[in-house]
Order: sequence, then structure tokens, then C-alpha cells
Amino acid sequence: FRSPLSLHPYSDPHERIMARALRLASRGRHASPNPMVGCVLISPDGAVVGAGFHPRAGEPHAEVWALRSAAPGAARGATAYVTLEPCSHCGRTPPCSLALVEAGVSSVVIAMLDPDTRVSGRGVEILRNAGIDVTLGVLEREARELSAAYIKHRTTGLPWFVLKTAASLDGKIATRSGDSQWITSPPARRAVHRQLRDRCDAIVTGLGTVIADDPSLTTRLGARSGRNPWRIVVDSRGRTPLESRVVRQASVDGRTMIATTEQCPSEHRELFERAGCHILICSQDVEGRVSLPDLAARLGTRGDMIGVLIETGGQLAASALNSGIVDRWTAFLAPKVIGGDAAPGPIGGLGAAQMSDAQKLSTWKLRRCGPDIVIDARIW
Ligand code: AOF
Ligand code: ZN
Repeated sequence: FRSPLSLHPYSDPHERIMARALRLASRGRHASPNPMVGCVLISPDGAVVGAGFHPRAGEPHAEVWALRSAAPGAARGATAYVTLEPCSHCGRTPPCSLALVEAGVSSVVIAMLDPDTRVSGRGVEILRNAGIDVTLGVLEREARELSAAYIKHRTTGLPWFVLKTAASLDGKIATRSGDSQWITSPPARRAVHRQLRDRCDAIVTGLGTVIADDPSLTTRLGARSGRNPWRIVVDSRGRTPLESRVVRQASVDGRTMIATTEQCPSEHRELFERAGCHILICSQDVEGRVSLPDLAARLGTRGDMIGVLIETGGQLAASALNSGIVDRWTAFLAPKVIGGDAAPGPIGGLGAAQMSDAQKLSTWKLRRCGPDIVIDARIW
């Protein structure tokens, strides 16, 4: 969910301007279920004459904001840099490719094609048919990273799942008595709120975590954010306490969901619903737990859950990893030692018997957050 762009010194002028469009795009962090898109208009003499990004689903697209920001006639003969292929469909707004044609731009530089089946290639076709020079694939890798969740959802129908864990340097997520507050530093915890929770559509946790930590799973950004992600409790038998923060928060914003199975007694369902929670009945795995692939499919079908964060204990985290739903693991490591054979780690369950059975990940980013380090790994 985080903008992948540091201030990279791009030597190629196309790339430099596209990097600017991508930075703009990343300001649309609440655009979900729509993609984050940025657009920069450059006049033939190289001046920026317009710029915009897509702020939210339902609002005009990036190209429209960029064209509106330009002085009358200034887009004529300009080059538009767009991080995603301009759309060709009449959705909530008229097609952007036509808007660019009508504004008289002479060329369009695009980072990546739109995987949305209503567009994919048709936007480029409209532009080329109008005699506009189209360049494709500038900073495509960066654009794909920025839009990873959108691409996955549009191509597979499934949400993009990020597993977030926080552990001490010796790999513990709590002491032997279960105390876990706090392992990571205040800057790391703020980063979780700003960069992970505030950018996702839902946060998944397990019943065990609700009972042990009673987390609120809100973003705590107040008015700056304006919305909380959905809170989803994986609870196969419907035993989430009614007095827990996640359930009580349901009466405030109506965004709590209990992901359960047929094992949840109907009286419990009624109590949850009366408290304002949504109930999602999922199929069960062989052990009678919520089937995570089924949960993923159901969340994907809704259409409003594109990026989902998993913040939970070792059992559910292990199931999530093993079930194959996780796309990325963001692991915070704090320079502390908890120690003890009985203190749990981030991934529970049986684990691998042999090193050759260990799951191999590709680390793709390493950064510091206050005294802590953060490793982003891609799960293939
Ligand atoms: C663009 N520029 O800034 C965005 C695009 O519901 P709608 O009408 O907003 O349509 C959403 C679809 O439009 C989305 O799936 C994607 O194909 C495209 N998004 N396209 O040219 C933009 N946000
Ligand atoms: Zn559009």
C-alpha cells in the first residue's frame, strides 16, 4: 500500500516526469476500489501545464483533474503522462481517452495498460486512432508495484493480502505470559497506522488476538483519514466477546464483520447483528476452521475489498501463509530480546520439519523505522 517511490534520480526525461505522476498517483490512497492514478501535462517547451490524481472512487479521473487544472487551450499539443492507460469506458465519468483527444494533446506516455477488462488496450486504441502518439511501459515496474492490489483484484477477483507482524530480534511476538504491548517503537506503530491500516480496505484478525489484546483495529488518524477500514474477525464458532472493542466499534461505523462458519449458533449471529456486526458464513477447512481461500474469494466478490491487511497471532498467520492467500509480508523487527521457549513467534502451527521445507521468500525492501527495521517480502 505504500508508495514505492523514494526521490529517485531518473536520468531519462520521460521517467522523471512519470515518477512525478506516480508520486501524484500515490496521493490517491483512498481511491480503492479504483486504482491510484496520476497525470502530468507537459507543453512542447517542457513546462508543466497541468497535473492531477484520482482522489476517490466516484470522483473524476486523474486526466480530468489534470485537464481542468490547465489554462484554457494549454493542453493543445501537450504530452500527457499517465500512470495507467486512460479509460475507454463510460463508468461514473466519461472516458478519459476521449477527454485527452478532445483537449488536443499530441502524445500520451503511459506506464501500464489497465487490467480492467472494460479498458485493457481500448484506451490506447482510441488515442492511436485519433492520431495521438502513444508510448507504453515507462516506469511500468514502479506503476505495477503501486497498483499491485488493484492489478491482483482485477485479474484474479481476489484481494491483495498483506501480512503484518511485529517481533523482537529473537523472533517473539509476546512474552511467555502473553504481554505484547509494545514490542516496536512509537514511530513503527505510527507507520502501521498511516501506511498500512489507513491504506487498506479491511483488517483481518483472529478470535485469539481479540481475546488476548482486545485491539480496536481503527486507524486512529481522526479527521485526517475520514474512514476506518473494515475489521474482520476470523472466528469459526462465533465466540467473539460482545464487549470487545471490535464489536463495540460496529455501532460507531458499522464496519465490523465476523467471518465464521455454520458452527456459529444462530443466537450468536443474532447478537452480533444486533450489535451492528456483519456476519459472513464461510466454508470450513478439514479442521472445522474458517477456510481462508473461501474467505478471500468472498471478500473479493464484494468488490470493495482490494487491499486487505492481516494483523493477527501465530496460528491464523500460519494458516494464512500456508493457505496461499498472502501476497506480501511486512515484518517489523525491534532490537529487543524477549527470550524463552514458551514465548510465541509470528508464525505458529507445526512449521517445517526440514530446512528444505522452509518457504523461501524474496525480500524486496528493507527500511528503518525509528530504532526498528522493516522487511517487506513478496510471497510467490
Ligand atoms: C483512468 N484514470 O484516474 C482512473 C481510471 O467507476 P469509475 O467510472 O471511476 O471507473 C473505474 C475504472 O476506471 C477503473 O476500474 C479503471 O479501469 C479506471 N480507472 N482510469 O483513465 C483514472 N482512476
Ligand atoms: Zn478515466
